[in-house]
Amino acid sequence: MERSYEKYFRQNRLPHLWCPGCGNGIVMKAIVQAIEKEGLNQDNTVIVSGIGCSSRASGYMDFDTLHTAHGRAIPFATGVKLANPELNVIVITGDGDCTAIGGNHFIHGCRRNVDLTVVLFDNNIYGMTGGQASPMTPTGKKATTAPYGSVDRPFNACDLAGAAGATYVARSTAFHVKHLTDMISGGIRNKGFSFIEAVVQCPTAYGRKNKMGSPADMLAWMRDNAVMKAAWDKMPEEQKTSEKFPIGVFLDSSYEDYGNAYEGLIQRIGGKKS
Ligand SMILES: Cc1ncc(C[n+]2csc(CCOP(=O)(O)OP(=O)(O)O)c2C)c(N)n1
Repeated sequence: MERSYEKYFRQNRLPHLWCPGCGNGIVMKAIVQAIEKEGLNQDNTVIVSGIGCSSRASGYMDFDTLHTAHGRAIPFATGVKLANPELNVIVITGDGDCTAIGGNHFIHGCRRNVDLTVVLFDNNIYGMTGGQASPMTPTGKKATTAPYGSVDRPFNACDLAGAAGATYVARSTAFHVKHLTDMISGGIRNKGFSFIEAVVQCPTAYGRKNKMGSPADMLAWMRDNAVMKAAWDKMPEEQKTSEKFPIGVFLDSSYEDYGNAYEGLIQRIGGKKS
């Protein structure tokens, strides 16, 4: 049987290191489906990741890949894109990687509107290091560093990205695979900073601590609590409980991307790109 997506993965790096029931593989597959759908050339596409369970995805993907330092995927990706604007650059990051240690790089990547597609694997926790709370751990949820429940208010990373200047912002989940693929496709098509939050289950570090049941139960939780944006916009406020969250495209706008602006500067001062 031909498995058409096999060519996108480094067979010699498998099996992967993710726990049984982890959703990272679902999001990784959605990324390659979006790459295929958008007709990107495998040899012209670069995957850049930070550090964390989710960031290990780049090692399994058969593209030019960079597995960088914790929180630093976006600056590395910015460098790649500026050095060779012909490349399609996709960033894989975790909620800790992107919004804690990498938070500053994240907002400035958005502000500059660098032409990147950033996929944040949001498992609500620091998975790789054993379940510490991240800036996206919901208030009241347990983590190894919040044994009585987190008192912090979490970031809404989609709102943050839009406010900071990203031109495409969307959210989906590991349950809604087709929708997730479409959200990533839209990000690839956008010329500018695209941000896609993919809600993903971490049964080991997050689900177990918060008594969320099996991996299948965690996926059912996504099915039951994610609300399509059009329905969300019409939903009475009292029905928007803390568990419910909207999915879909929140922002699809245009603004000059950083590479273009930079190239314009080079032309204006009569310089030559090396
Ligand atoms: C500079 C630095 N600080 C801390 C760490 C330890 N560390 C590795 S992964 C990680 C957090 C991972 O969480 P997240 O980014 O949410 O990704 P996940 O593992 O959940 O996919 C941390 C704190 C590190 N590798 N480098």
